[in-house]
Amino acid sequence: MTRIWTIIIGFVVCSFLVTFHGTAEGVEIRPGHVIPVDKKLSQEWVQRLFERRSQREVYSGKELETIGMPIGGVATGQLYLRGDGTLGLWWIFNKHIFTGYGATCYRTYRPESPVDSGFAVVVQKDGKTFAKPLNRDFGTVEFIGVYPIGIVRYRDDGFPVKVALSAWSPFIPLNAKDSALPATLFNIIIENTSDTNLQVGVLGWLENAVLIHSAKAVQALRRSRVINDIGQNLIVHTAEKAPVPKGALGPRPNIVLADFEGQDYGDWKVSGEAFGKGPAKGTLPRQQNVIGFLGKGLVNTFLGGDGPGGTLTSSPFEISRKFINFLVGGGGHAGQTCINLLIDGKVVRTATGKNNEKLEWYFWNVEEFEGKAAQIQVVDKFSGGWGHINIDQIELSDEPQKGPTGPIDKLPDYGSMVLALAENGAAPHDVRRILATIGDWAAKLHAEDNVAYPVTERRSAALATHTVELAPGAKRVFTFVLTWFFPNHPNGHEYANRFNSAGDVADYVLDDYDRLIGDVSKWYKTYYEHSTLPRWLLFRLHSTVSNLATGTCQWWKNGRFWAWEGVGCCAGTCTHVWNYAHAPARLFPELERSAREMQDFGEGFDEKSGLVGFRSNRAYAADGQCGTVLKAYREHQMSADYPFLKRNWPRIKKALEFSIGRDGNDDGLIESSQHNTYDINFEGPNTFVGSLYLAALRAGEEMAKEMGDEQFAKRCRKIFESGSRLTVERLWDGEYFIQVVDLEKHPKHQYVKGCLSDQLFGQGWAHQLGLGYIYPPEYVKKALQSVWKYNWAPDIGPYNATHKPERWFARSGEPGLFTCTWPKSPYLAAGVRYKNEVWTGIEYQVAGHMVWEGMVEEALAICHGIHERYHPAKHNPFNEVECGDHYARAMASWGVYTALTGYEYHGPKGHIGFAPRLTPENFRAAFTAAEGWGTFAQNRDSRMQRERIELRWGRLALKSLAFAVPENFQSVKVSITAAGKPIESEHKLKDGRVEITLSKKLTISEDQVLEVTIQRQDR
Ligand SMILES: [Ca+2]
Ligand SMILES: [Ca+2]
Ligand SMILES: [Ca+2]
Repeated sequence: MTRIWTIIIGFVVCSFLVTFHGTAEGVEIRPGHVIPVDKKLSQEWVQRLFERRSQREVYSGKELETIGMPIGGVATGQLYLRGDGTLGLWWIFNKHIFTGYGATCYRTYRPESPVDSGFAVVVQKDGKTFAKPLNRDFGTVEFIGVYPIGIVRYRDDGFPVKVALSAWSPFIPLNAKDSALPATLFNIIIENTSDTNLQVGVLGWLENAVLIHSAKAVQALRRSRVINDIGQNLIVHTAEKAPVPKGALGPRPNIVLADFEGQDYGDWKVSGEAFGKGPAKGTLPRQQNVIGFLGKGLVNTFLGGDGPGGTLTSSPFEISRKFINFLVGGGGHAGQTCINLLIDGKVVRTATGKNNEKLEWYFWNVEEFEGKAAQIQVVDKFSGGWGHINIDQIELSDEPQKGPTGPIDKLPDYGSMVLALAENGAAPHDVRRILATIGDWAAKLHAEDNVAYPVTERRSAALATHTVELAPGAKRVFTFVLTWFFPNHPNGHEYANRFNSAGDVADYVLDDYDRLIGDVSKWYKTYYEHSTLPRWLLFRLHSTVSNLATGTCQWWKNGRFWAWEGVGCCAGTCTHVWNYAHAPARLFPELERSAREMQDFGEGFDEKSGLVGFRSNRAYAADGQCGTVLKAYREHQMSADYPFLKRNWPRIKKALEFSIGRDGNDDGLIESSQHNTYDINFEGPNTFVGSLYLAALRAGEEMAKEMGDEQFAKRCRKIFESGSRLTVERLWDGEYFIQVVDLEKHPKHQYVKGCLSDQLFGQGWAHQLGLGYIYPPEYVKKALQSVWKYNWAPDIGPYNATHKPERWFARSGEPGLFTCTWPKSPYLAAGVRYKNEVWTGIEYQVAGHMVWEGMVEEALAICHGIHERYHPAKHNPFNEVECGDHYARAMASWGVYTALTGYEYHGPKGHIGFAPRLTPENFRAAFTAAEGWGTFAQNRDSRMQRERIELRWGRLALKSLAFAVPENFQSVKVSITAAGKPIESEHKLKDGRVEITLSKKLTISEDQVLEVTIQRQDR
């Protein structure tokens, strides 16, 4: 890396040395820039950053309320383990859920739980049976979970046992399929804390939530079975078409409640302006074509556009049929552009349009209300886009109109759910006896063998373990598994390729239980327990990985990984947001390779120009375009062999040529308009896009060499060298890199002399990929120091008081890194969008880069700032928010992790290297490679350095190794053993780095160890 610089620094640095030192000292800081240069961090606070074996954090009381650890498989929906051990959200039914554009997500709340489920510990003593549900009312409840294992402890002084519940879903790096099971496991450990023998067991229950969203609009039955055979004990919930009863009378004639064919609304009452005096006669002025209504009239609240609102309410009528059918179109805003059924003034059914002018049939199953008086109310209280509703032909009928719902087995929420016990359990009649004796709270639970019931009825089925005798102080663990199977996602689920029902999934998980729990605990121990990194930091950096198991991510039936930016919003695995996310690429490279191959160089790729549509469309984002080349190189490095690069190289090259085209004159600076992740365009040369471009050129050069395309490699190198030199010449202000732009021409969204936190994004990337420095190291270090100096505030309050953010992702009193500030020039009110905001993704990106540059304390301070903001007293620690929940950018955290280990890896070449940035004299941490993962350990004293690569899972093919050694190791002797056998090698030592080449490629397998001894030699 320094090799490049001997040339460039030679003729650049000398001429800039004056500037470099000249403006760094005695800089005038703008009075409004209230971010302190001296952060005044207390010694105690700084010390805490480095505390290695700090206690596991234990949360209790109010803190439990915010916690929601994603606990289902990767890309199988979003199921939360709440702080008290109950389950929340239950977004497993393929409904599109969008939780809001960010600011609304950064609030303190308890995740809801729309599906009834749970566990209770059962204790028999002196012939009496007691049961106590595992929830926040137990007594003392504590959460000590670390992803992917959530642990909740329960005790109560008045109760003779204490309980620990651990909940997890298989999460095994490099094994994407077993990490993407629609399943959650529960190990419930009961300990007898009394002084007498007790009989103990566990009761588990689960509501049948199949057709949870469609229940009120379909004719169906739910079915629940409790299977209690030798070797299996489970609840199976399904749904089925309701049979037409034999000998039933034919359907009664329909009653038309309203056809809206008159000149006025008759006895319907109107409020507001949106409905006018009578029904509309079709499309209204400035409206798209309205179709699908019957006759000549309908309700259409586009009268006067989307602005006006109001209500239209029918007189009371009797529900004298089983269904209400109607036509609905227009806006899709739940509760705001809708039609409601009211009984006693309460909304019991509701429906909206789908943001489409076409009216379509919809129906409500109202069997349960037959004979009651009701009213229909049409509501328009939305004035933004699609702020209107279209309604026609409301009928009472004994038959549902086949509308948008179709056959029930094609509905998104059709499928199955299972709760299984991993051992033989109590027979249903015994369960019923327990239910009958434990109190009123259990009255809602059923334990019938096999029962079908109307789909609108909510029912929970229960099963129980046998009770076992526990002596005082003794423990017993009971294991349950919850599984689900809802295959009707618009793009299908990968899991549906492997399973046909929730029962199938449960069988698989229980059959493979020992292997799955073995691998998960192995990862848990390797990453958390056997690491010398601070525990709080390990927690923080891994918690964002749980975003993979949320609504943000999908893994389609055709094998393609696809994602929103945050839960439910901003489609298309956005190239520029995913530029930051390193976690999935390092943990499940298979997923990222599918996104490259099927999206970036597949559906989203324009063969003619090389454009990578940044949302799989045909739109250009300059940062995303360059980032795609970097990601392609990373995905290649995380492969075991060459086919990925070979298949994709022609398109990778074309994608890079597209950026070279935007540069225009091969000088290595992109001057043209650059749309980017701040949802704006930068104009003129800048190092945000520019550093990504230069890093992409370097990646292109390396890939071209590997592909034997020397000519392209040379071209990349030439443009890179020019860009690197010109950047320093034109964009260096003495302390950091600025942007050259004509503000007269481009007054909005630029930063000019501002200090942009992301200004060295591409340099951070270059380190991640082992590409070395793209600008002279001293400039890079100085610029990063300036980001720390000017953009990180120990309390964001004072700065945000005058410079208000568009959205608040940090509150007064909390630390944070601002997107962009203007410490030395007038504040640009019209500058970079989101300038005054704090994004965890940028914070991790910057922190990761700081670690590579040796700014470890600053990096940890930034990460700890995030840790403080996401303390459960305020926010769900597993849900880092940006434009929506579980924002993908936050997975930049893994870049901090790899930086701390100084990790370098190239799978196809068989190269691995480490340069620990924290306690290199005694270091240990997990690493992941293409086909295996394990633990790396390093010990160092004044004469000797020992490296130990212990493979815990899979295999690792090696041909070369690299390690950082102290500066005073001028000459070394290297000896290597693999699985105890000596290995021949050669080595080079340069600039504190030993590069070792093995005499031949070797593969170490699970539980084998490679040891390297580097002994200092005195010349
Ligand atoms: Ca009509
Ligand atoms: Ca309106
Ligand atoms: Ca240019």
